[in-house]
Amino acid sequence: MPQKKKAPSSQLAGTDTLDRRNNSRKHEQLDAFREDASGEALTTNTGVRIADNKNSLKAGERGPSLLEDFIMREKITHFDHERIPERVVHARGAAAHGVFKLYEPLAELTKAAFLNDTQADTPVFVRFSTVQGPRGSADTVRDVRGFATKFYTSEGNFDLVGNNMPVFFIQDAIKFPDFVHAVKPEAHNEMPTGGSAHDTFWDFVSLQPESAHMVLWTMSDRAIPTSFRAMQGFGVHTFRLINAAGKSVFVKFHWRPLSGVCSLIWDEAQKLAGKDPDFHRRALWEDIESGDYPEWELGLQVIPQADEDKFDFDLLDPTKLVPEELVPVRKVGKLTLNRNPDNFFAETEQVAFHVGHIVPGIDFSNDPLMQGRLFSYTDTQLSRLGGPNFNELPINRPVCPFHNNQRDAIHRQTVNKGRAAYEPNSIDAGWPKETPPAAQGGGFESYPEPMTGIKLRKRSDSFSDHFSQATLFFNSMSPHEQEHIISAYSFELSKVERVEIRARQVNEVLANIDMTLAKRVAANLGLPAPKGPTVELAARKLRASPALSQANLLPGNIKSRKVAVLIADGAAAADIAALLAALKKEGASAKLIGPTAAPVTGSDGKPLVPHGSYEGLPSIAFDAVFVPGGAAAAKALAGNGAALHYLLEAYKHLKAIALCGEAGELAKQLRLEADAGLLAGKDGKALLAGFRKAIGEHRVWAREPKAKQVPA
Ligand code: HDE
Repeated sequence: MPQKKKAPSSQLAGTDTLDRRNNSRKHEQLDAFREDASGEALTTNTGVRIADNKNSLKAGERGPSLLEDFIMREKITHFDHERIPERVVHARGAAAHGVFKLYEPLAELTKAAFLNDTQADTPVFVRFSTVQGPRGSADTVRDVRGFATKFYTSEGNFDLVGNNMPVFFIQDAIKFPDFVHAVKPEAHNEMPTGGSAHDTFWDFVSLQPESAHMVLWTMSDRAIPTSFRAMQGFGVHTFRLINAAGKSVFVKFHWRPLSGVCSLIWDEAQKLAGKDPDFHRRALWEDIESGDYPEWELGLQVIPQADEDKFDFDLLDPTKLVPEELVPVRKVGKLTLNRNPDNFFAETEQVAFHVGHIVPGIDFSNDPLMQGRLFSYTDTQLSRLGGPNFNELPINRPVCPFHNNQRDAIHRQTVNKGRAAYEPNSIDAGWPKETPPAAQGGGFESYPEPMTGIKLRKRSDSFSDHFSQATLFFNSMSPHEQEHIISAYSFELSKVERVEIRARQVNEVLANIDMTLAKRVAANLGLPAPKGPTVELAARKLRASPALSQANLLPGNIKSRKVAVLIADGAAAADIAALLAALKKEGASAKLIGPTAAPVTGSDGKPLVPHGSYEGLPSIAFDAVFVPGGAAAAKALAGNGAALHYLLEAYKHLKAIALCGEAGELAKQLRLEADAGLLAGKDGKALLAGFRKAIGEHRVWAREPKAKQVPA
């Protein structure tokens, strides 16, 4: 219920100056709850104005505090209870508001209003997360990322609670607590924070071969994205869509980032976890504040009901994806994140997603993982948010009307009028009343799927091939992606203390995915080479799926890319000006990085004010490095260890580097050979075209073998 009406958000400071016409419906509702204390008196919670907020009430200046100090007691009591339990998984997250816009009506597929109205601006709230680590853990750990979207539609909230990988570790919800207990920090010493490189995780997954495919995804570059905006999203399960005539199709939901799909280098990810644990949330925040809004397209893979059995896997098995070469992804709309939350706790922490929040025209499938989730997500909010009224929290409220006979419970905010909280009733004329199912705007109706069966605990035989798609994924990777996977398994398993667990993973899982993978990892662990697969592998119709490789998912532009410009006294102002103009044209940006935060003097005698120092804003925070010419500046950099390390690290991480004019000498000093991404010697303007091309390719993969020799 609205409590306080303050100035409309458009008149408030900070993020409120941004353009947000697109999501006004949710924000009009939230405005009623927003609190702006500027110009207001400090009061207690009951509205009493406070005269002294610095001293507690005492018996004499140096005497004991008095119990009657209701002002201090209220303040400290509230403080004592500020924390709520963090999410049992996906505790670490960041979120933003946005809008979803449909490209064309999908009436043939679904009656859902928001998927039929191209004029509607459907407000959304999206929360990204890691899975394993606690609220305060680092953003760049090797992990799955949550990608949860709440659509506030005219027919109720639809939550698409997905991940950045299209499959999952287990097939049946009953295994989820086991899986989570295995991956979480170990029970005896609560280590490690944020990652899966430890005994209990590998013990579990090596005994649970259905995890093979998903573990391969988490050992791939997908588990260390450069940013949230560079991730795909997937609904994972097969859902149903139902049209107005009652016809149903199966569907897989996809999010396609317009920034392309890009990842960190593992060394970068590890360093960032220490140097900027907020790396991903900071980028999301800053991009939105600067008006560089992250965007995704919603994609659908539609599978006619008649085709349910046409695949060599079961559509209900969440460890399988539907290759895009078999069922193409149809792009149906665009999501734009265009507003940061006003308050992290009230919005990002209190938002409650639930796979069971669907609207007419969308329905569940019998995927046994999804079925279990339908129970879990409400249940978990009861302990996390304290009771069943969490839907009344501002961030969770639908923007359409909502009325029913549910009453009371802790922290109830709605003041329900009327006497009859039951149905049927005659006292309140029968209100609120049911809506009969109808094509549009009607009451929710489950898809009338015929059901028969005996009660049993059994996994369907159609769920038993655990390796074919893992092999498909490995085959589909480019050579450098395969190398990263081999390194990731070798790194993770080297942290496992028990040799028998390492060997089990290599011999009983990896050997069934790919023998080269298994042998290379075995060699890195000093284990005997596995003899061969331990299970008979099913015939594989598809050898590779190019759509799975990130090498094929670059955006084709350099929008949003970030360049570090290393400056020192005497830096060539013309080079900097040429770079900034070129980047601006393409929606990319640059930051000036100096020896310290103090201004330096450019070649034109004007001050250059750094955004940060070589140590404070390291190369790992950027996509590329640019060093302007100027003899004095090049000399200063040549004698500065932090600057030299900056360049070595950028080189090691395969980034585009432009060393203009005299700065070209730095390459010689560091013995770095010119390549497609290391451009040296000419003035800034002459280097720009090559520099832009190298940034567009994201990394200089050909440099990778050489970069391994670099001590940075
Ligand atoms: Fe979740 N999951 N999950 N999960 N999940 C939660 O709900 C659960 C699964 C996902 O930003 C919890 O509110 C079970 C698959 C995301 O707030 C909890 C099973 C996928 C988020 C829960 C799964 C997900 C969660 C913890 C197996 C990808 C973060 C706090 C049956 C499709 C949402 C909460 C946010 C959060 C249970 C499996 C994605 C405990 C039982 C598969 C993105 O309810």
